[in-house]
Amino acid sequence: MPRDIDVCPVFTPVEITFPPVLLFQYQDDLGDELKRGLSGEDALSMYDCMLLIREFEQMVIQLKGGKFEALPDYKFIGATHLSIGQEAVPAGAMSAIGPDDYITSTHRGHGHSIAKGVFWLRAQSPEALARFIGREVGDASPDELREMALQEHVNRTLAELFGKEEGYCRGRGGGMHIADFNMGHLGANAIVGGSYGIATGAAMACDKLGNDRIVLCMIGDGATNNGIAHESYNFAAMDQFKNGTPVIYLIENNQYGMTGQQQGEVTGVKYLAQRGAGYNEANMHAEGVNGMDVLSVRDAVRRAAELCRSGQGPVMLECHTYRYMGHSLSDTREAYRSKEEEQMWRDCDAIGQFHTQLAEQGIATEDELKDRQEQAAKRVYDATIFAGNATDPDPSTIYEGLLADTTSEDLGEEGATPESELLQKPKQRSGTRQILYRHAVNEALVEEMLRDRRVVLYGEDIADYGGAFGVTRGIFEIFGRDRIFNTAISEAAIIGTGVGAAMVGLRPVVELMYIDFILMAMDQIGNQAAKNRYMFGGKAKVPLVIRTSVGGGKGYAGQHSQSLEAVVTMFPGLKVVAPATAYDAKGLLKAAIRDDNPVVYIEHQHALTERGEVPTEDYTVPIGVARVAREGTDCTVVAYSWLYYRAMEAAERLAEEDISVEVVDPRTLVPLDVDTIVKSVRKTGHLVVIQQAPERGCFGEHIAYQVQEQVFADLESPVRIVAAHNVPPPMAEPLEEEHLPSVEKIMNNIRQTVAE
Ligand SMILES: Cc1ncc(C[n+]2csc(CCOP(=O)(O)OP(=O)(O)O)c2C)c(N)n1
Ligand SMILES: [Mg+2]
Repeated sequence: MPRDIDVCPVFTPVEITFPPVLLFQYQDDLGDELKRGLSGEDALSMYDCMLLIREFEQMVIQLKGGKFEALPDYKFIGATHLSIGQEAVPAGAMSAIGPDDYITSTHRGHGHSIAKGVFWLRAQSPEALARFIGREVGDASPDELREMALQEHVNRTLAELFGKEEGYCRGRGGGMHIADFNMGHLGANAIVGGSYGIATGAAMACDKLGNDRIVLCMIGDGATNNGIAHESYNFAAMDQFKNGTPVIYLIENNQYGMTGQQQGEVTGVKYLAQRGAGYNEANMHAEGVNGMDVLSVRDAVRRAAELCRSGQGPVMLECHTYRYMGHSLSDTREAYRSKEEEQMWRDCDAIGQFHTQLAEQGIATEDELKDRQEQAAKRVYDATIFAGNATDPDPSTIYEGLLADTTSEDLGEEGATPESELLQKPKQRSGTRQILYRHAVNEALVEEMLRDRRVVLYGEDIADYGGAFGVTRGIFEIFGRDRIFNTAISEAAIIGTGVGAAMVGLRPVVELMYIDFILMAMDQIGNQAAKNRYMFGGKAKVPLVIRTSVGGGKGYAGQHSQSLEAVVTMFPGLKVVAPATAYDAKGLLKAAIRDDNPVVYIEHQHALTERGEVPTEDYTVPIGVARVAREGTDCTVVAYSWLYYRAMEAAERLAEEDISVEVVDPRTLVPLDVDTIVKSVRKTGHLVVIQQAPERGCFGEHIAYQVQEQVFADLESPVRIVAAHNVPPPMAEPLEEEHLPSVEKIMNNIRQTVAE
């Protein structure tokens, strides 16, 4: 199906100009805002929020220095990235978005978490506040409930910094990974730039789910130079998203990364906002904002939120601000900045400035403002005592929160794609049902998309073209671009957005063309997809499927032929499947899509053209269950993916020599069905594991270790691993043949093993 636009050869002279990027245009004050309808109460809520953040972080300084006398024996561990000086940014920003809107945050995120909670709680009904408090509240009045809930919020935040069970993430995340999905906080991220993709994907999901929510991505100036930043900006700005992407990238430019200075050192631009011009015709509505003025921030974020809600996102805001303290409390700052510079920023302190305006406008007297500060200090004091006396997590609960034990079964008609949304009816493949693996995968995708309208597919070249290996051919014609679309060549953003979209309600199936390219996306897979649930206290669900394919044996050499499954099996929090047959490919993919955990689904390019019996009825193959593909008594061979076929051939040929081989196909690598393999080895006494990957560090080593640990006494010979050589896949045919485990090599190893 041709695209909307033809790309024609046009070589007439063109001059590209950009609309101006405006900086610091807001010059109003509290008086102006009060005239426009801002209430005194709302103004005070921003002031209180800034005070709370500052008091909170002053407490961290006390705790870290061992100066908090009420907890003399307490030793504060964990990070101390303080945002004192930057309070206007989170307070202004969170006051300007709705309670149902989402945020993502950073390693310097105490202020973001506190502010999101403050403004979320302000918008809750008494019943919702009582639910949030989560214990008996008696006949507390709405005001008392609000007060209790706010205290509870600070308690849980501090308890998380203390690594306590009562913390927002049950002590699994700590200060750098706080999240509370109830209030739309999708998580702080200690990987600089790590949340860009998540925010972008969550925003894309908001648009697709039509829920009118937006995402505020709080991000540092240093992070804007990270690769995922560029990939995310481009992803959000893709022309094919006709409603735009409702995401605000709010850059908190506190002038430094850790110590690298944005202006004049580590970038070539004076203002980061000017980069908005690189991403779409609207310059991403980029502007520079006075981040020392809470009203400027509020004004900019309110306008940005309106743009997002009216289909004009993404928006880029650069808020200029300053952290008074070092990068962390171990940084004394002298090495890279002057006292004079620090003083100039302190002279325009956001809290001080707003304090003056509140008093001048008669919103509160000096005494009342002082009281408010004491109240904030008391709240933090009480929260610290609470956290100090809170419960240490029980070591026996260490696995809790790693994987969700739920699936999306039984959706019924309500969850299905209505026929009216189909552009074309899917065709049923008829005949003997001996179908290609490639078609089995395609069928699984179509059936799950029909069954569940939240299933969306995206990746490189998968829409109208049908993917590099033709696996998704025909799906675009049935479902259209809303449900299956091409992305830019941005592997990190493909995965990162998938994580974010999955966290807020879509069930994305994303494609990475070759598993070799997974290395471009490793942060998103290993640090984000795998960890989001556990790190955030077992609350997130990440129903994401990452489809990818292994090559090899085609002369494509080092960067298109690797079997990199061990790169993903090492991350707790991911499931990994690698089906060999058409039947398993379909059943396991359907199971993966229904699973509420991130699943890496590994196809093999050679297996794609293998045929197998596949029923027409709906079925799934359970994740984590191995299959004894061929029974035998002399030797167990474990082989998965394409090498399963070589193992089967070797077994058949050895039968002619009276060697009886049992072939076990684990099908799922994580969680590995060790029991089935162990049972087989107990029977045969010998084990050969076959791998396409180089021997060093391959997944087969894990299988070998697991098995010998349980059946050492039953083993009659050492476990053998038949793997590739420890070199990158070479191109030349004889070299590549030598590299991969051939049927002959497998047979030889089995012969030797049974002879030992
Ligand atoms: C990917 C990555 N690289 C480096 C670091 C170490 N690090 C932690 S914070 C930081 C500076 C981040 O700067 P910026 O994004 O401006 O945020 P700020 O600390 O100023 O709030 C660095 C280099 C990290 N955590 N993650
Ligand atoms: Mg910075």
